[in-house]
Amino acid sequence: MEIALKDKNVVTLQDISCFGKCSITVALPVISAMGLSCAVIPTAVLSTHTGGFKGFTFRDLTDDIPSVSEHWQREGLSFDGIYTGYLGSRRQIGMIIDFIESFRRDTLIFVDPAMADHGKLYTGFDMDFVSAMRELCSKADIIVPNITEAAMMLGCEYKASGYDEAYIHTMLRRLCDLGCRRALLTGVSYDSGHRGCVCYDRENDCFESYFSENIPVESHGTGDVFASSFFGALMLGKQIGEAMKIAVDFTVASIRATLGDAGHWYGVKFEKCLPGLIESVACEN
Ligand code: PXL
Repeated sequence: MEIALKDKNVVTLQDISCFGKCSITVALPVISAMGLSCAVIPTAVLSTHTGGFKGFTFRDLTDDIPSVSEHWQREGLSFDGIYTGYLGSRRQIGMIIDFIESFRRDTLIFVDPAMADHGKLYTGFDMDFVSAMRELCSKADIIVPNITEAAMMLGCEYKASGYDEAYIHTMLRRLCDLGCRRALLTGVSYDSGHRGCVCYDRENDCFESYFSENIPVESHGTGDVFASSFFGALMLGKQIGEAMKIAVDFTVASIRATLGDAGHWYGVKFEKCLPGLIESVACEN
Protein backbone atom coordinates (compact mmCIF):
# COMPACT_ATOMS: atom_id res chain seq x y z
CA MET A 1 0.00 0.00 0.00
CA GLU A 2 1.25 3.46 -0.85
CA ILE A 3 1.86 5.63 2.19
CA ALA A 4 0.60 9.16 1.56
CA LEU A 5 2.73 11.97 2.95
CA LYS A 6 0.81 14.08 5.41
CA ASP A 7 -0.67 17.13 3.67
CA LYS A 8 0.87 20.42 4.73
CA ASN A 9 -1.42 22.77 6.56
CA VAL A 10 -0.56 26.47 6.72
CA VAL A 11 -2.13 29.73 7.86
CA THR A 12 -1.61 33.25 6.64
CA LEU A 13 -2.37 36.40 8.64
CA GLN A 14 -2.79 39.60 6.65
CA ASP A 15 -5.48 41.98 5.44
CA ILE A 16 -8.13 41.51 2.80
CA SER A 17 -7.96 44.36 0.32
CA CYS A 18 -11.29 43.72 -1.37
CA PHE A 19 -10.03 45.17 -4.66
CA GLY A 20 -6.44 45.51 -5.75
CA LYS A 21 -4.68 42.12 -5.89
CA CYS A 22 -2.52 41.96 -2.81
CA SER A 23 -2.29 40.28 0.60
CA ILE A 24 -4.91 37.52 1.12
CA THR A 25 -6.41 37.83 -2.38
CA VAL A 26 -2.97 36.84 -3.69
CA ALA A 27 -1.74 34.53 -0.91
CA LEU A 28 -4.79 32.25 -0.78
CA PRO A 29 -5.04 31.45 -4.52
CA VAL A 30 -1.26 31.11 -4.93
CA ILE A 31 -0.71 28.86 -1.91
CA SER A 32 -3.82 26.79 -2.73
CA ALA A 33 -2.69 26.35 -6.36
CA MET A 34 0.57 24.94 -5.00
CA GLY A 35 -1.44 22.17 -3.37
CA LEU A 36 -1.21 23.37 0.22
CA SER A 37 -4.15 23.73 2.56
CA CYS A 38 -4.28 27.40 3.57
CA ALA A 39 -6.27 28.83 6.49
CA VAL A 40 -6.53 32.60 6.88
CA ILE A 41 -6.87 35.16 9.63
CA PRO A 42 -7.94 38.43 8.01
CA THR A 43 -6.42 41.19 10.14
CA ALA A 44 -8.40 44.01 8.52
CA VAL A 45 -10.77 44.51 5.61
CA LEU A 46 -10.07 47.44 3.29
CA SER A 47 -12.09 48.43 0.24
CA THR A 48 -8.80 48.64 -1.71
CA HIS A 49 -5.12 48.58 -0.88
CA THR A 50 -3.50 51.85 0.18
CA GLY A 51 -1.08 52.18 -2.74
CA GLY A 52 -2.73 54.66 -5.08
CA PHE A 53 -6.46 54.58 -4.25
CA LYS A 54 -8.03 57.49 -2.35
CA GLY A 55 -10.72 57.26 0.35
CA PHE A 56 -10.42 53.53 1.05
CA THR A 57 -12.34 52.02 3.98
CA PHE A 58 -10.47 50.19 6.79
CA ARG A 59 -12.20 47.81 9.20
CA ASP A 60 -9.77 46.76 11.89
CA LEU A 61 -10.15 43.10 12.95
CA THR A 62 -7.43 43.13 15.62
CA ASP A 63 -9.83 42.20 18.41
CA ASP A 64 -10.91 39.05 16.56
CA ILE A 65 -7.38 37.61 16.54
CA PRO A 66 -7.29 36.33 20.18
CA SER A 67 -10.80 34.85 19.88
CA VAL A 68 -9.92 33.01 16.68
CA SER A 69 -6.71 31.80 18.29
CA GLU A 70 -8.48 30.56 21.44
CA HIS A 71 -11.14 28.76 19.39
CA TRP A 72 -8.50 27.08 17.24
CA GLN A 73 -6.61 25.98 20.36
CA ARG A 74 -9.82 24.43 21.75
CA GLU A 75 -10.26 22.65 18.41
CA GLY A 76 -6.68 21.36 18.65
CA LEU A 77 -5.66 22.85 15.28
CA SER A 78 -2.01 22.97 14.30
CA PHE A 79 -0.03 24.41 11.39
CA ASP A 80 3.17 23.45 9.58
CA GLY A 81 3.71 27.05 8.51
CA ILE A 82 2.61 30.52 9.64
CA TYR A 83 2.99 33.35 7.11
CA THR A 84 2.39 36.97 8.13
CA GLY A 85 2.13 39.82 5.64
CA TYR A 86 0.74 43.37 5.77
CA LEU A 87 -0.46 44.12 9.32
CA GLY A 88 -2.53 47.02 10.60
CA SER A 89 -1.08 48.35 13.85
CA ARG A 90 1.47 47.97 16.63
CA ARG A 91 -1.19 46.46 18.90
CA GLN A 92 -2.09 43.95 16.20
CA ILE A 93 1.54 42.87 15.87
CA GLY A 94 1.57 42.13 19.62
CA MET A 95 -1.41 39.81 19.20
CA ILE A 96 0.21 38.11 16.25
CA ILE A 97 3.32 37.43 18.33
CA ASP A 98 1.02 35.83 20.94
CA PHE A 99 -0.60 33.75 18.16
CA ILE A 100 2.82 32.56 16.99
CA GLU A 101 3.85 31.62 20.54
CA SER A 102 0.60 29.62 20.98
CA PHE A 103 0.92 27.69 17.69
CA ARG A 104 4.69 27.29 17.32
CA ARG A 105 5.59 23.60 17.33
CA ASP A 106 7.57 22.25 14.42
CA THR A 107 6.30 25.27 12.48
CA LEU A 108 7.98 27.45 9.85
CA ILE A 109 7.47 31.08 10.92
CA PHE A 110 7.65 33.21 7.77
CA VAL A 111 7.42 37.01 8.11
CA ASP A 112 7.05 39.45 5.24
CA PRO A 113 7.39 42.86 6.96
CA ALA A 114 5.23 44.50 4.26
CA MET A 115 5.19 48.17 5.24
CA ALA A 116 7.34 50.22 2.85
CA ASP A 117 8.87 50.46 -0.62
CA HIS A 118 10.94 52.85 -2.73
CA GLY A 119 12.39 54.47 0.42
CA LYS A 120 9.00 55.32 1.95
CA LEU A 121 6.57 53.85 4.48
CA TYR A 122 3.12 52.92 3.16
CA THR A 123 0.26 55.28 4.11
CA GLY A 124 -0.64 55.02 7.80
CA PHE A 125 2.63 53.61 9.20
CA ASP A 126 5.20 55.31 11.44
CA MET A 127 8.53 54.41 13.07
CA ASP A 128 6.72 52.94 16.09
CA PHE A 129 5.17 50.41 13.75
CA VAL A 130 8.62 49.70 12.29
CA SER A 131 9.97 48.80 15.74
CA ALA A 132 7.02 46.46 16.37
CA MET A 133 7.72 44.81 13.01
CA ARG A 134 11.39 44.43 14.01
CA GLU A 135 10.23 42.52 17.10
CA LEU A 136 7.99 40.26 14.98
CA CYS A 137 10.95 39.59 12.68
CA SER A 138 12.99 38.48 15.70
CA LYS A 139 10.48 35.62 16.22
CA ALA A 140 10.68 34.37 12.63
CA ASP A 141 12.59 31.52 11.01
CA ILE A 142 12.78 33.49 7.78
CA ILE A 143 12.00 37.10 6.86
CA VAL A 144 11.62 38.55 3.35
CA PRO A 145 11.87 42.36 3.42
CA ASN A 146 12.64 44.59 0.45
CA ILE A 147 15.62 46.95 0.80
CA THR A 148 13.47 49.84 2.08
CA GLU A 149 11.94 47.71 4.86
CA ALA A 150 15.33 46.30 5.82
CA ALA A 151 16.95 49.76 5.95
CA MET A 152 14.11 51.07 8.13
CA MET A 153 14.27 48.17 10.58
CA LEU A 154 18.06 48.43 10.83
CA GLY A 155 18.24 52.24 10.87
CA CYS A 156 20.75 52.22 8.02
CA GLU A 157 20.98 54.14 4.77
CA TYR A 158 18.50 53.24 2.02
CA LYS A 159 20.03 53.05 -1.44
CA ALA A 160 17.67 52.76 -4.40
CA SER A 161 20.47 51.74 -6.77
CA GLY A 162 24.23 51.88 -7.18
CA TYR A 163 24.92 49.61 -4.21
CA ASP A 164 27.25 46.64 -4.22
CA GLU A 165 27.27 43.12 -2.79
CA ALA A 166 28.87 44.34 0.46
CA TYR A 167 25.87 46.65 1.13
CA ILE A 168 23.41 43.76 0.64
CA HIS A 169 25.46 41.18 2.56
CA THR A 170 25.97 43.51 5.54
CA MET A 171 22.25 44.21 5.64
CA LEU A 172 21.42 40.49 5.54
CA ARG A 173 23.83 39.65 8.38
CA ARG A 174 22.37 42.47 10.47
CA LEU A 175 18.81 41.29 9.73
CA CYS A 176 19.74 37.84 11.05
CA ASP A 177 21.18 39.51 14.15
CA LEU A 178 17.57 40.48 14.93
CA GLY A 179 17.03 36.78 15.76
CA CYS A 180 15.81 35.00 12.63
CA ARG A 181 17.77 32.13 11.09
CA ARG A 182 17.42 33.35 7.50
CA ALA A 183 16.86 36.73 5.89
CA LEU A 184 16.09 37.25 2.22
CA LEU A 185 16.18 40.64 0.49
CA THR A 186 13.82 41.13 -2.47
CA GLY A 187 14.20 43.54 -5.37
CA VAL A 188 18.00 43.41 -5.40
CA SER A 189 19.57 44.80 -8.59
CA TYR A 190 23.35 45.16 -8.96
CA ASP A 191 23.02 46.18 -12.63
CA SER A 192 20.12 47.63 -14.58
CA GLY A 193 19.56 44.41 -16.56
CA HIS A 194 18.88 42.06 -13.66
CA ARG A 195 16.75 41.92 -10.51
CA GLY A 196 16.27 39.16 -7.98
CA CYS A 197 16.79 38.16 -4.38
CA VAL A 198 19.65 37.30 -2.02
CA CYS A 199 19.26 35.07 1.04
CA TYR A 200 21.57 34.64 4.04
CA ASP A 201 21.51 31.58 6.28
CA ARG A 202 23.03 32.42 9.65
CA GLU A 203 23.46 28.80 10.75
CA ASN A 204 25.47 27.81 7.67
CA ASP A 205 26.96 31.29 7.18
CA CYS A 206 26.12 31.18 3.47
CA PHE A 207 24.55 33.42 0.87
CA GLU A 208 22.44 32.29 -2.07
CA SER A 209 20.93 34.42 -4.80
CA TYR A 210 18.77 34.16 -7.86
CA PHE A 211 18.44 36.85 -10.53
CA SER A 212 16.23 37.19 -13.56
CA GLU A 213 15.69 39.98 -16.07
CA ASN A 214 14.85 43.42 -14.67
CA ILE A 215 11.57 44.64 -16.13
CA PRO A 216 11.76 48.39 -15.53
CA VAL A 217 8.13 49.05 -14.56
CA GLU A 218 6.49 50.00 -11.27
CA SER A 219 4.30 47.09 -10.18
CA HIS A 220 2.08 46.91 -7.13
CA GLY A 221 1.61 43.70 -5.12
CA THR A 222 4.67 41.92 -6.49
CA GLY A 223 6.07 41.55 -2.95
CA ASP A 224 2.99 39.49 -2.07
CA VAL A 225 3.23 37.43 -5.27
CA PHE A 226 6.88 36.67 -4.46
CA ALA A 227 6.32 35.99 -0.74
CA SER A 228 3.31 33.68 -1.27
CA SER A 229 5.02 31.54 -3.90
CA PHE A 230 8.32 31.47 -2.00
CA PHE A 231 6.56 30.44 1.21
CA GLY A 232 4.57 27.80 -0.72
CA ALA A 233 7.72 26.39 -2.29
CA LEU A 234 9.45 26.14 1.11
CA MET A 235 6.42 24.40 2.57
CA LEU A 236 6.57 21.89 -0.28
CA GLY A 237 10.08 21.04 0.88
CA LYS A 238 12.05 22.90 -1.81
CA GLN A 239 15.57 24.03 -0.93
CA ILE A 240 16.10 27.79 -0.63
CA GLY A 241 17.79 28.16 -4.05
CA GLU A 242 15.04 26.27 -5.86
CA ALA A 243 12.31 28.15 -3.95
CA MET A 244 13.90 31.50 -4.89
CA LYS A 245 13.91 30.49 -8.58
CA ILE A 246 10.26 29.35 -8.46
CA ALA A 247 9.14 32.59 -6.78
CA VAL A 248 11.23 35.03 -8.86
CA ASP A 249 10.22 33.35 -12.14
CA PHE A 250 6.53 33.44 -11.11
CA THR A 251 6.81 37.12 -10.13
CA VAL A 252 8.55 38.08 -13.38
CA ALA A 253 5.97 36.12 -15.41
CA SER A 254 3.15 37.95 -13.55
CA ILE A 255 4.72 41.35 -14.31
CA ARG A 256 5.16 40.34 -17.96
CA ALA A 257 1.51 39.24 -18.17
CA THR A 258 0.46 42.75 -17.07
CA LEU A 259 2.71 44.78 -19.40
CA GLY A 260 0.87 47.04 -21.81
CA ASP A 261 -2.34 47.25 -19.73
CA ALA A 262 -2.02 50.67 -18.11
CA GLY A 263 -5.48 50.35 -16.54
CA HIS A 264 -4.12 47.49 -14.43
CA TRP A 265 -1.62 49.65 -12.48
CA TYR A 266 -2.94 48.45 -9.08
CA GLY A 267 -1.64 44.87 -9.26
CA VAL A 268 -0.26 42.11 -11.48
CA LYS A 269 -2.16 39.45 -13.41
CA PHE A 270 -0.68 36.55 -11.47
CA GLU A 271 -3.70 34.34 -12.24
CA LYS A 272 -2.54 33.86 -15.83
CA CYS A 273 0.75 32.46 -14.51
CA LEU A 274 -0.65 29.93 -12.01
CA PRO A 275 -0.44 27.02 -14.51
CA GLY A 276 3.30 27.74 -14.93
CA LEU A 277 3.75 27.93 -11.16
CA ILE A 278 2.00 24.59 -10.68
CA GLU A 279 4.24 23.05 -13.32
CA SER A 280 7.37 24.51 -11.71
CA VAL A 281 6.62 22.93 -8.33
CA ALA A 282 5.70 19.60 -9.90
CA CYS A 283 9.14 19.12 -11.52
CA GLU A 284 11.52 16.87 -9.71
CA ASN A 285 14.85 18.45 -8.81
O1 PXL B 1 1.06 44.59 -1.00
C1 PXL B 1 1.19 45.01 0.31
C2 PXL B 1 -0.08 45.62 0.83
C3 PXL B 1 -1.00 44.82 1.45
N1 PXL B 1 -2.14 45.32 1.97
C4 PXL B 1 -2.43 46.62 1.87
C5 PXL B 1 -1.54 47.48 1.24
C6 PXL B 1 -0.34 46.98 0.71
C7 PXL B 1 0.60 47.87 0.07
O2 PXL B 1 0.39 49.03 -0.14
O3 PXL B 1 -1.86 48.79 1.14
C8 PXL B 1 -3.71 47.15 2.48
